Amino acid sequence: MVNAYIGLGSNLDDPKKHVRQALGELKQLPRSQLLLSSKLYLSKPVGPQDQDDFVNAVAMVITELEPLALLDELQAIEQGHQRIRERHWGPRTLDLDLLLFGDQSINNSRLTVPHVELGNRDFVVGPLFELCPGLILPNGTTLQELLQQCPIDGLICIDA
Ligand code: ROI
Repeated sequence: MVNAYIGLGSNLDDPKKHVRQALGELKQLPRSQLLLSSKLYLSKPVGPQDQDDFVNAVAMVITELEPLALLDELQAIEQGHQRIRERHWGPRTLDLDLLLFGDQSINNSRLTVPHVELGNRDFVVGPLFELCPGLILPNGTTLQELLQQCPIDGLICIDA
């Protein structure tokens, strides 16, 4: 069993609904259990600014799936939300990013874990801090260190 962290994001077509529904779908993942999910946060878009704010969250599952099998499941959930990639870094109905997979570093054509932008995105660092403030990345970087480089004061918690 491995602890995996998954980032959720949406900024189209009732984003809160997509994120909440996706959290429900993560509960149904095969050979896995959803252990923790963060609150929902409103965040300013990274990338083009002519799009709506995002709703973001992070979930933690324990899983017996291999990383690529988990990725397949996440992509199937995205597809179920009529995920369309209109343009690079543009709006989306649902994004599910595999952020961390235990203490593994993975680099192949489909998957890079830890997620390359993990430490630069307040909408990932903030919810991760809520779930697991003592987290240490595979390279030894602590979440506390990431917080110092990546302020999270722009995030707005939208469910108490
Ligand atoms: N910006 C925010 N705030 N949240 C996201 O989930 C998000 N996802 C993306 C891009 C377009 C890079 N920007 C984002 O994929």
